[in-house]
Amino acid sequence: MNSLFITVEGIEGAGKSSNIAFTESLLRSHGHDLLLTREPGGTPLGEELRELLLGHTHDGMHDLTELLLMFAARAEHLHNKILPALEAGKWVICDRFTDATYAYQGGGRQLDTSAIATLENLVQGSRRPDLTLLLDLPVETGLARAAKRSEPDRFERQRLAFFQRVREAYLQIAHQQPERVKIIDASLELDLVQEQISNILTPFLAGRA
Ligand code: Z5A
Repeated sequence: MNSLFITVEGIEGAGKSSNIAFTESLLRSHGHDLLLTREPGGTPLGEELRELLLGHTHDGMHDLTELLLMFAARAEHLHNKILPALEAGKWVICDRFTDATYAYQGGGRQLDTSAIATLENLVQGSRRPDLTLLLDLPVETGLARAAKRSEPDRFERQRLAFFQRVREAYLQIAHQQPERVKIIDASLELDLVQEQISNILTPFLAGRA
């Protein structure tokens, strides 16, 4: 396989940052040329949209505005950054992608998932990630970890029930698409989480997946 599009997903405090760093060093040690990127963001325009989406300047933002801005940032990111990197043979690791929209805007905000699917098809055509690592853990554990870290952003201020719906939406996607979405028990110690990631990536690194 010449290129691979990997996304990493999970609720707050799931440990995406720590485990993306681990994944990056594992892939680099196997000689892969990588693009490490994130959503919302990843391009100059996308990073500006990220500030609007996560900051508190627009606390009353309508849920549909939020959905459309997520896909506006994604269109820019996918077409100007991710696809060119994949076409150049790079492996791409993206911190969140469209599964986050199904989880947060679909599950959390309870927007119509068929509207999300319409935007997904418009922006992405048939392009989907090749592999998604879903870091799953109880909401209470994730929020306790996240609370120790920094001031809450616009999403982190949501209530427990919101994040429970986000977690359930992620798990539903994983059960519907088990070939692509691999569930990782992120409640364990970091070395045990990384062992699971390593086991999932081994067939890809050996060219068997
Ligand atoms: N969003 C959306 O609504 N719709 C969309 O389509 C997209 C995004 C793409 C920004 O995402 C927000 O955008 C996000 C959803 C929304 N909501 N929020 N908030 P983000 O990815 O930038 O924000 P985040 O979820 O807060 O990610 P993060 O800051 O990168 O958190 P994390 O990576 O999951 O956690 P961490 O920083 O790696 O770990 C948290 C703490 O736990 C830290 O102190 C670690 O040392 C510790 N940790 C990590 N693993 C362990 C283990 N195994 N044991 C014990 N402690 C651990």
